[in-house]
Amino acid sequence: MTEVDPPIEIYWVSGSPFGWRVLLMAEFKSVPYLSHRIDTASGKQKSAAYLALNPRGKVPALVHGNVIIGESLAMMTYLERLFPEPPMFGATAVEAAHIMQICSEFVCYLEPVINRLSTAISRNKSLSAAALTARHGTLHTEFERLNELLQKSQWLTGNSLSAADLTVYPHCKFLLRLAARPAAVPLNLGLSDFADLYPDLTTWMQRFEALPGYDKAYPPHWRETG
Ligand SMILES: N[C@@H](CCC(=O)N[C@@H](CS)C(=O)NCC(=O)O)C(=O)O
Repeated sequence: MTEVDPPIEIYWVSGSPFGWRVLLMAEFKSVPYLSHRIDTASGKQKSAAYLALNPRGKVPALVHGNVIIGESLAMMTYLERLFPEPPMFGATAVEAAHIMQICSEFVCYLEPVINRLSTAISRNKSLSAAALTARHGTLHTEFERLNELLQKSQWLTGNSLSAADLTVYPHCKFLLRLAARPAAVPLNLGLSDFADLYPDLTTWMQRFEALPGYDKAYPPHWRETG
């Protein structure tokens, strides 16, 4: 990878799907970057130095000289403009719109559900029956939609990998990993037979995991803790 001056710096948290998207984008495009791994348990994301980068105190953040970006999709868009190859946001107006539609739908509908459920599992918290039923419904409806898309093509928006795949995959992996924990049992997520329920989504995840660059962006503490 050729150096970039000023360097592109990416702040990320191991295992967080948001930063993972950006790292995957950088790896798949062979973008040279300085990596800053943040441990949110240390509260560093609320330090004055970090809040100057992202006033919301959220990770990831991307810094490139005077440019400071604090949302994962915006970081992916920025990297796309600087490093157009391979294209991840399509080549035509129609492709770009389609990719953004899948990204936006995911961020609006499935991502908040996955975030809520994963927080409940990782903090060993229960959810009311009503809250659980609503989330369970959205979870399976949205997984079904994704599975249907993948019956038509190899990747979510066609036969080329796109930003839509990079946006959706990390949350899917993150939730499935947490769903295997004992703390997930009371939530009754119905994910233990995920591969039977969503075979095309499962094959897509395997295809994604075989991509060059995937291993480099894989959350390091997951390797340590299994
Ligand atoms: N919409 C943001 C979400 C970022 C986000 O929620 N990051 C979490 C990941 S760990 C975080 O920073 N949590 C720590 C905190 O809120 O203190 C994005 O896409 O970048």
